[in-house]
Amino acid sequence: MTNKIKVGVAGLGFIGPAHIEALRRLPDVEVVAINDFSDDYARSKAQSLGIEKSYGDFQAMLADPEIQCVHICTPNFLHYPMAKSALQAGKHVVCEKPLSNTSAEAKELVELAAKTGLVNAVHFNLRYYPLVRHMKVMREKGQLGKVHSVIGTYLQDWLYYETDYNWRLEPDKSGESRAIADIGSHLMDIIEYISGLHVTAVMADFATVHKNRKKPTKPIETYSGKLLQPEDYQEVPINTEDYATVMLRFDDGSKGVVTVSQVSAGRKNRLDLEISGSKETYHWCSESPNNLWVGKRDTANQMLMRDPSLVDREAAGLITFPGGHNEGFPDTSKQLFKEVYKAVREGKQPANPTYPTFADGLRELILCEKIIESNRKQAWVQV
Ligand code: SOE
Repeated sequence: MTNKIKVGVAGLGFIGPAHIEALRRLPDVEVVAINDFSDDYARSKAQSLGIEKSYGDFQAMLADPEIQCVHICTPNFLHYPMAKSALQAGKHVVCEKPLSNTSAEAKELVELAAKTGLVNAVHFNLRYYPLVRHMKVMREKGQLGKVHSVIGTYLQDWLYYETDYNWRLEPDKSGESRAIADIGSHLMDIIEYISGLHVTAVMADFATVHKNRKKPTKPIETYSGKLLQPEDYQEVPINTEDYATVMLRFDDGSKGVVTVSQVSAGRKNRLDLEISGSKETYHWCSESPNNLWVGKRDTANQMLMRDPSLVDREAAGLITFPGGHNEGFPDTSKQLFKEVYKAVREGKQPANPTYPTFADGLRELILCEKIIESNRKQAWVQV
């Protein structure tokens, strides 16, 4: 085996360990270090994850000459300064979404990354569900026809109660938008990815269901599901959206609508997408990601199962196990990182990366800011 590519992962909340697990499934990559907010915390996480080195200071991890690539899985407001200093330290970077808190910061990162030539990727992992790729390829081959409509929802319930709390509720950590930036970014990304269309105008309407929430007096992890008692919290005002609906206009004149919510009881983490074209309709839902419904006008509808022999060859490349052996969320990151680490092995960002890049991260920040502006003005805004 050639030398393994050495990786450092920063941020060990909900998604950092998911990156580590996916990286461990790649034969030529090794996570050798982690970083979090204090030496003690980083050390205890490193022990429980079986990782050799731990750093309470991100700059110290960047100074480690062994590390070639850094994954940034920290709260959103840290993405920009950390990605910037990682690139300046000559490390390849995989960053969580959203790439930063503003499009100005994201633009700077895109420019800096281009100047260095280093590999840069954003973890828009939903693109790597095989049936998402299959829909994209079928659209490229003309099987969908001209798009008539796009209807997407992304619903969660982990912020359902006023006692549910997380750093994502605080704009200084999470950015001015919450539900749109957090989950709307995934939805908008795969809509443009699958349809090949670009959003040219947005009309948004937000709601904050819980105007006040109970903030825990001690830190609490994402998806902890912990029900707080009165002695555990203080009441704080909430200034970001729990819910948003956005009407979309695309560059070919077609239309769409998306709704995101983090207060929909029973919807744990459900992205549901229906794209209707002049030839057929695709319906796919992240809660049953191994099925794709193909709607027909003149013949019986079809239910396509994720099976390497039934999907397009490109989509089959994202499948590890035969049909009936279900794959899901953790496999998407593995497939994304496989493509990223091919580029890391070659030492530079390819001319046309197959994986989502900082430029895709910037695109989502631009859309997010236009959506916020539209909600504020209660009017259509051009993108
Ligand atoms: C929380 O809403 C969250 O963890 C998002 O930040 C992720 O991107 C999504 O995959 C699941 O939910």
